[in-house]
Amino acid sequence: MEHVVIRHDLEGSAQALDLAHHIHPFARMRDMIDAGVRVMERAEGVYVYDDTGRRYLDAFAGLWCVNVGYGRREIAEAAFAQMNKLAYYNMFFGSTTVPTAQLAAKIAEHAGPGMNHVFFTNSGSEAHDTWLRMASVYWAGRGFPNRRIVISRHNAYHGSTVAAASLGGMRNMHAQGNLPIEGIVHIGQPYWYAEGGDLTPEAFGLQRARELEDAILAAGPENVAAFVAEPIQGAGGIIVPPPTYWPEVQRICRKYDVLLVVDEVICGFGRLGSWFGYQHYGIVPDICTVAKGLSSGYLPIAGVVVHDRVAEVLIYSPDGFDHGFTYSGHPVAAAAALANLEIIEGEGLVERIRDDIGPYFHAAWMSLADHPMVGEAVSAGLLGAVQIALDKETRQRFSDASGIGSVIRNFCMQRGLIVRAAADRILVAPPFIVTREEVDVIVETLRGVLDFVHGELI
Ligand code: PXG
Repeated sequence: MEHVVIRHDLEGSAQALDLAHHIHPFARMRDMIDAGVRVMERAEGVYVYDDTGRRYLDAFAGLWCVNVGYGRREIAEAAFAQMNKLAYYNMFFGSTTVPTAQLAAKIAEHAGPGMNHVFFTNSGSEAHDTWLRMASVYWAGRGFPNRRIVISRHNAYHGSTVAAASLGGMRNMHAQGNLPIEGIVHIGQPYWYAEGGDLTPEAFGLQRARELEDAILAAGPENVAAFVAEPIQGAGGIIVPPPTYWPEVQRICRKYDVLLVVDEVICGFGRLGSWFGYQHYGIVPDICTVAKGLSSGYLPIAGVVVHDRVAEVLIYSPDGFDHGFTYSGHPVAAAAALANLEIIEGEGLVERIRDDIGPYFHAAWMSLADHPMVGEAVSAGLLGAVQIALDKETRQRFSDASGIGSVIRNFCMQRGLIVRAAADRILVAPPFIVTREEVDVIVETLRGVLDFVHGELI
C-alpha cells in the first residue's frame, strides 16, 4: 500500500495539509497527489481567485449554484444577523423560526399553483431520500401501499446518498455500492445526439417518453409510485430534451396516476429564465426537489416542494411523517436563502435571463456550432453545452470521450476560464449576473481552445 507523500516544498501549506488529510468528493485522489490541489481563496462577482492570485472567470457558478455571483454582502449580513439573534433551533416538537416559515412561503409564491408546501433538507441528495419516503406514505395513505416502484433514467444525477445515487442513473456510482436499491427501474434518456440514430429529434423525444409507458405497463401501473427526472439533465451533460418529450411524459404520468417528481436542483430559481424548470416546459409536477440556487450556495439548504394533493395526504396521515434532519429548516441557512431570493427578485434576474442575457448567451453560444470539433451546441437560459465530435456528419464520437473532454477543460482552466467536462460535452452554467462582455469572453476562450486542440489533432 502506498502512503500519501507530503511534498516538503509545500509543507504546512493548505495544499500539503489537504492532500495529507482531506478525502475529496468525486475524485481520484492518487492523480491529485501528483497534480496538486488548487487552493481557491476569494471571489467577487463571476471571478474566483486562487492563492497564487490567479483569476478565473467561473462559468460554472461554483457547482451550478452561485447564481447571484460571489461576494454578496446582503446574504452575509442576513446570516450574521440571524446567527446573532437565534443561531439554531429545531423544527421538531412543534417549533419553527421566522426565516424558516418565511422561506417556505417565498418558495410557494414562485412555485406556481398548488405547489404550496416545503420540507427542508441540507442537500439535494437528502431531498431525494425525503420524497422517496413521502411517496410511500402518500400511496399508503391513499390506500395503495403496493405503489412502490420508481422509474428513473440512465445518466440522471440525483445525488450521492444511497437512495439518491440509486435514483440516479450513473453506472460508475452504482458499481461502487451495490446500487441501485430495490424497486428502481431505469429507462433511456432523451439524448438525441448520442442515441437518436436515424430518428428526428421530435420522433426520438416521443420514443423515449414512451419508454416510460412501457416501463409502467411492465411493472403494472398498480405498483408504480413515481417517475423522477431533471428538466434538463445537468451532470449528465446538459441534455436538452426534444420539445416532444416533456408533454408526453406529463400525459403518461397523468394517465396512470404516477407521481411526477421533477428534480429542480439545477434548474430551480431562474436558471432557465423561469422560476422553475417545469414552468419552462409547461408541465405541472406533484413534487419537486430544490437545492443549489435556493441559497446560491452561500449556505447548505435544500428541500422538497410538494403539491397540495400530496401534502394533504401527508398532513392528515394518522401516523405522521417520521423523517427529518437536525438541520431541517436551519434558521441561518433559511435567512441566507431568503436574502438570496430577494436579490433575484429585486434585480429581476429571472426576467434578465428570459429577456436579455439568456437570448444574448444563446446567440453567442450557438455560434460554436459551426466549429469543426463541435457536433452540436445547445443552450437553454444560462445553461450551455457543446458536444465534441470526431466526425460532425456521422455524429461519430471520440473513443476516449472523457479524455478529450478533460483536455479541453484543462486548457480552458489554463486560460482562466472554468467550465465542466461531462465526458465529451463541455458545459457552462454562469452566474445570472454575467455581463454580455463576459459571455463573449466565455465563448471566445472556448473557441480559442477548440481551435488549438483541433490544430494539434490534424
Ligand atoms: N439533483 C441534481 C440535478 C444535481 O445536480 C443533486 C440532485 C444532489 O444535490 P447535493 O446537494 O446532494 O449535491 C445534484 C447535485 C457535477 C456535480 O459534477 C453535480 C452535482 C453534485 C456534484 C457534482 O456536475 N449536482
